Amino acid sequence: MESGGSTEVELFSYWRSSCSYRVRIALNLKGIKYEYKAVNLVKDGGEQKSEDYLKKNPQGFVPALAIDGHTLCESLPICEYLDENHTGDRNLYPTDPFLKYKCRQICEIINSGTQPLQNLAVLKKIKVDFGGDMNEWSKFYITKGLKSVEAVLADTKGKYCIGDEPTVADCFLVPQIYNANRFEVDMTQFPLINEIHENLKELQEFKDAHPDVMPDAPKDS
Ligand SMILES: N[C@@H](CCC(=O)N[C@@H](CS)C(=O)NCC(=O)O)C(=O)O
Repeated sequence: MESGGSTEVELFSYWRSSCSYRVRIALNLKGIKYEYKAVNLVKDGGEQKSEDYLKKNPQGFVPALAIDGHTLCESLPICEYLDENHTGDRNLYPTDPFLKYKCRQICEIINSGTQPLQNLAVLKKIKVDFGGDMNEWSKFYITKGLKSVEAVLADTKGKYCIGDEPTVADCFLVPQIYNANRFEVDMTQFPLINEIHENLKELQEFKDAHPDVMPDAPKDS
């Protein structure tokens, strides 16, 4: 990661955004250097809703990735694009079709079955419009999602989600664990996820993508 200077690749990211965290890991695994562009999701109603940023991502979400003359949105197709167009040292997907399916299954459980239910905009709506408890809501849906992931891992896990090489499933799992911890999910019920997490935490590509080391992280995070 480079903060400042100019490189050809720019990642629009927020330190604590799990979707940005996914892409940061993927970029690191592919060995792609990038310039970090902070988008503050909480300042003055959210920089993600500014006219300028909406030109990059019309949904008003981070991440957005400027690369190869394009601006890409949506973390899952971004990871696919990186894998297909930037060969690098590692592949983010297994080559075996069934394991590739399993890898995508884990990603989808997180990408469409878990994170959207605990996204900032949803939580605000639950609290402000419906008077709901956003922490309990998040805890419920993250627990449900991670239970499904834990079940899939029983068939696929090695050191990491799919065997012994990190894949895009790991890029999605680690940020979701980060969110689980934020919302105080009881992680003791997920022994397989915990074992994989311990292994992934050792990898430099994952360390360098952690929210706490991002340029826009508060100093005391
Ligand atoms: N499916 C999108 C979701 C992106 C998303 O939900 N981003 C969140 C941060 S993780 C966001 O920008 N939230 C701002 C908001 O809700 O206003 C992706 O995977 O990139």
